[in-house]
Amino acid sequence: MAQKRRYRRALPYGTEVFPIVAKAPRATAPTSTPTGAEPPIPNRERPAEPQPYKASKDELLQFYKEMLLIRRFEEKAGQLYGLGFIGGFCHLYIGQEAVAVGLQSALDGDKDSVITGYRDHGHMLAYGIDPKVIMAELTGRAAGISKGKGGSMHMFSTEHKFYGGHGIVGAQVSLGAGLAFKHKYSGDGGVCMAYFGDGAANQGQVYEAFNMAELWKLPVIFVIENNQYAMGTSVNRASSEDQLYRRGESFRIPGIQVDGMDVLACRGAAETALAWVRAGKGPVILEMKTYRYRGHSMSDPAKYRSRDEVQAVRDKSDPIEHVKKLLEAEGVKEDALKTVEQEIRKIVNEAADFAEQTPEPDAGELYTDVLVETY
Ligand SMILES: Cc1ncc(C[n+]2csc(CCOP(=O)(O)OP(=O)(O)O)c2C)c(N)n1
Ligand SMILES: [Mg+2]
Repeated sequence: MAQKRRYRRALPYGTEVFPIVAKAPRATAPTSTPTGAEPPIPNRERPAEPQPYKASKDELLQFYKEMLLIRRFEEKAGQLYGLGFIGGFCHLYIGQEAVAVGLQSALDGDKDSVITGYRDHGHMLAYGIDPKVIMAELTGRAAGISKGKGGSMHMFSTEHKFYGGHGIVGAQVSLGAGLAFKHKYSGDGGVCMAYFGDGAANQGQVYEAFNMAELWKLPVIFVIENNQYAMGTSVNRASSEDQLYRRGESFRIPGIQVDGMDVLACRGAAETALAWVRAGKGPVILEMKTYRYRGHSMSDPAKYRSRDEVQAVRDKSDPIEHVKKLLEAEGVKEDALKTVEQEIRKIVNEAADFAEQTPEPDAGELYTDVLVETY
């Protein structure tokens, strides 16, 4: 007679499912810290608690302008995509503006470097790169910043120390560690800010980079832009440790969680991280809690979250509205803000006109810039 198979009773989520082998009682008290209360590495120096940046009225206005430029530029890119002027992949940065603007405002443009993934237009704008050449890259024109051959995901400006624009999820983290190594090796005093997403934070090479960066005390700030989703997968569903700022603990890299919808919190955290890294203490992780309003890319069925969820973030935490309120509290009048809006729209429209009218690369360009010849 066939033996009746016994199924294990379904266990409530979080219950230990692996068999626990009986352990011999410990002779001495465990040396490791128990889970919970204490930090895992006792007596270890940590970066100071970041403070929100105290911006002057002019600085606030500058943050407002930069964030609005990103928002309007991205909205225009979305329109041009719909009209067929932009092809291929295109990932918009709408909702995340405070992160790039706040962090990059603290960098030293002469020596620090930046590297990020494919959601890169906003980063380039925050870095002060001309919107015309960014838009022309999106439309695949010869005047584009990568000569029209990189497109949305592969924009570079070594002149601005902006090293891309990378389509391989997580690859920029190892490359960022390499840039930091260059800063250290040449003694140029620079720091690399390496941005990546919550999804990328689960890639293996990220941890190889963490290990080496801490071991060699490389001047790198690992910035996790936790916008809650990796394509259609929420961070909580895909990550065993969803408090991403803790991801460096086993490498002894300190982590800080930051309100990524507040440009002043972003700037304050950047200053704390830069002080730590510039003092030669090695890398820091900044987990920026942010949110992407639009789809992952231009084709996204948006079935993984509700409209209400998106609307609630827009209503309660929009980074641009936040700064607008601060400006109003400083006495900046509605008219002045409207003038800013008009100026930004003009810049964006000019960029779009340029990107539509400037010529495509010559067909012969297909074979240039493919290999770098070194002797
Ligand atoms: C190595 C690799 N695996 C998978 C993909 C496909 N892919 C493109 S974007 C993406 C999600 C990444 O999400 P996240 O890191 O959170 O960044 P976000 O898009 O939210 O900015 C995936 C899986 C890829 N491009 N590269
Ligand atoms: Mg994400």
